This record gives sequence, C-alpha cells and structure tokens, in this order.
Amino acid sequence: MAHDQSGRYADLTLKEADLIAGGKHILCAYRMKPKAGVGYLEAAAHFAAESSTGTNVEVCTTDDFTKGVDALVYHINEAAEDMRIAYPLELFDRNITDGRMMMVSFLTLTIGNNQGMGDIEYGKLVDFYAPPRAVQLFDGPSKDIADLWRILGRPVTDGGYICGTIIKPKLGLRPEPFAEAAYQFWLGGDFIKNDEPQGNQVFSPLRKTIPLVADAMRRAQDKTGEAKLFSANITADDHDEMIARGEFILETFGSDADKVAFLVDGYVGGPGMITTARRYFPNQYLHYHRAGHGAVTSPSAKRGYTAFVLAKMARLQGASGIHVGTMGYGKMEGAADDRVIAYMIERDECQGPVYFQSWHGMKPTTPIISGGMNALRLPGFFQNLGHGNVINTAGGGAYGHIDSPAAGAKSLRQAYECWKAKADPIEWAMEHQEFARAFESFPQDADKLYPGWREKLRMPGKLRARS
Ligand code: CAP
Ligand code: MG
Repeated sequence: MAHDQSGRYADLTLKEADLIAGGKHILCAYRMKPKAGVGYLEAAAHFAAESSTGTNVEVCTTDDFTKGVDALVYHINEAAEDMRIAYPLELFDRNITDGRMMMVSFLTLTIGNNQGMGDIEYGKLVDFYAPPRAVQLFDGPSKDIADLWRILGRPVTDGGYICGTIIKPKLGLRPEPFAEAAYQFWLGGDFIKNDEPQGNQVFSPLRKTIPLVADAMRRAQDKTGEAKLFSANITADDHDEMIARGEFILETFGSDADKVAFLVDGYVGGPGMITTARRYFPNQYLHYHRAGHGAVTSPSAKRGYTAFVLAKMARLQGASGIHVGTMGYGKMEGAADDRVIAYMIERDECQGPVYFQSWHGMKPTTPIISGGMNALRLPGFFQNLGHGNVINTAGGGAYGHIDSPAAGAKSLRQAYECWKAKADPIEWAMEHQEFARAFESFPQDADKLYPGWREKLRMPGKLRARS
C-alpha cells in the first residue's frame, strides 16, 4: 500500500473557478471509488501522483521544480464518488515538430496507470475542461458539416438532415453487389459509409471495389442531378497503409474526390490513426467511427471514460464527425440525455456534466446518428435532440425497407420532414408513400411507437398513400 501523499498531491483549498480563470490546468472529473479500507483523499492523492509526477513512494530525484508540476486533487465528494484533479499544462507531451499537444499524452496521464492501481476500485473520467491554451494546441477539425452542405447545394448554416446509410451486409459482398447496393441507396439518399470492418477483404479487394463505387456515384449523380457523398474506411495498423488507401481512393474518385470522407476507427485505432488522417488528408471530411468504445464507455463499465469524453476528445483531435449513438432511439445503448454529447461537439460553448467548455471558434464536429435507426424512430429522435443538423446512417433502416434501398432513403428523409413540419407521423404516412411503407417494413417498431397504425393506415379508402 502507498503511503499517504495527500499532503503533496491534494489541495482542497483550490477553487475550480480560480483554476479555470488561471488557464494553466486541464481539469478532470472522475467517478472514483477506493478499495475497501483505503481513505478517499489518500486514494485520490495516490491517483493524482501516479497520473503526474509521482509513484507510490517519494523518490530522491524529485526537486522543487518537479513539485511545481504535480497534479493536484482539488475537490472530493466521497458520497458522490466525485474526484477532481487539476493537471498543469506543462505535464503534457508536445510534438518536437510543431509544438502541438497530442491526445495520447492526455490519455496516458489522465486515464493511464491510474486505471490499474491496487488501491483503487475504479476511476472513470466523466468530464474534462480544456483551457484556451490547450484548445489552441490541438488540431481541431479541418472540415465540417458545412462543407458537406455546400457540396449538397444547401445553405451552409442549418443545412439540415444528411440522409445516409451503411453498406449492409456488414461483410460478404463482392465488389459488384457492393457497388450496386451503393447505387441503389444513392438514388434516394445523400451519404454512404463503409461499414467499419469493410476494407480490403480477399473477396472484395479495395482496388476493385472502389472504382466500382466511384462509378456508381457518378451514375447516381447523373441520374438524380444531385451530389452524393461516400465515407471510405482507411483504418489500418500502418500509417503508410492508411495513406496508400486514402491516396488510391482520392485518385480513383478523381473529380468527385471532394465528395469522399475518410472513416477511421478511432477507438480501436487510437489517436495516432485519427491524426494521420486529419493531418495527411486535411481536405477530406474525417469520419470518426468508434466501434469498441462500449468496452469503456458503457454505463456498466466503471473504468475508462464516458462516451461524452470520447466525443469531446474527438473534436480536439480534429474529427469532422463522430458517432454519438442514438440517445435511446436506436439499437445501441444510450439515453435521452446523451443530447449533451451532440451539443458539446457542435456548439462553440456548452455546459458538460461537470465543466462549461468554450471552443474559441474551433470548428464543430458533426454528431453522426447511427445504430438501428429507421424512419419510424427518427421523429422521436429529432424531437429529443431539438434539431436535425446531423448525419444519420441507417443500414437496416435503408436496406430493410420492403420496397428498395432508395425507398428506404426517401422514407428517412420524409421522417425528417415530418418532424420539421410538426406533423403527426401516421397522418404524414397517409401522404408519403415511402414513409408509409416503412411501417410495413418495421412492424414491430410501428406497433410499439404508433399503436393503432394498422387500422389508421389500412382502413379501406383511408390509405391515401400510393401502393
Ligand atoms: C449501424 C452500424 C454502426 C453502429 C455503431 C452497425 O448499422 O453500422 O457501426 O451505428 O454504433 O454496424 O451497427 P445499422 P455507434 O444502421 O444497421 O444498425 O453509432 O453507436 O457508434
Ligand atoms: Mg457499422
């Protein structure tokens, strides 16, 4: 067991407001519980020591300067498991090439060794505050949703709902059926992403699939007269492999390369992959997919960090968009008040669960709404969020529509328009065929969300929607 270091690594007289006004610390709020028998402040101080300048004992090499950069516990509330630590900015590693901060260093300190300490039951990062200097020292996004709205020919503020899908099945399509699935959706929708495991499988080599997708995009644009968007997965272990994929994709899309986003699996891949994409391809929209994050962000996981923290880190790193879940309306874990995740990344200032954060003009990160969504679930989702300036990708919701992927896409857009018009969804369905057919495509959802829909939509003479 560590000796009590609270004399050095805790100062409960420090005021949060003063630390924020000083601008010299990153503040972190944890839900922390010590192991049985360990005092709360003692555990907290050891946590701060291990996360900054210390270890479990005093070391003789420590000098006065070292002590000046200690992380300090400045607030504890044992009953609420609330522990807050101030990390001096000097603790964080900076690039030798350009002096900027790096997210790996933030992670290594704030949720590094402290995640496995013997005297800590658990410690989960629930919020952090980045002072103006730290916001300046992260890349932030280079492209944002306004760039996509511009390509789609829409207003660059409040350009509205971007209707998207994920090519499904998740794996197992060869190049031709893959490109055909893309074409069929683009006849009705705006945006397609690779599903996160799709890359260069032997049955669907990237060098064969991507040219067919580029051709499908061109044909869909010709047919509809509308611009289309594709988010291509360039996730790979190797930096050079990511660049090779990205360059091949841009070259292949040629004059449509501006319509390509790059998808990177930032949780499994880590900040290095996100920064590779952000810095090497600054002209492309960077799509942060977070597969695997539930291992640490799930409310059932007591360690790690929350989905809110993940999203906030993603904006600092430069993600143009990140998945934020469906706030309880889709298939993935989530709750209505996950709204704050979206608000934090899209606004210039926002109150988080603990800290009020200003972004000082850093570009926004788009909330990407995905996971079990379909046209029937969208009106409630928009009602909860309060706006529709998002990218929504619905795989099952598009390819599961009984008429066609294009009809699935149209049903999604009609759902957005229904919410915008503040219309009753069943009434709306009577006037909008694809939306009406979504009720028949997803009858379990329809029964749950719109009881009585069968009678209302199918009563003889009442189904005004064309069939
Ligand atoms: C959705 C999805 C996304 C999830 C990830 C999937 O497909 O493609 O990866 O949305 O979760 O594989 O599940 P469906 P999150 O539309 O068919 O459900 O967005 O919460 O990170
Ligand atoms: Mg997926």
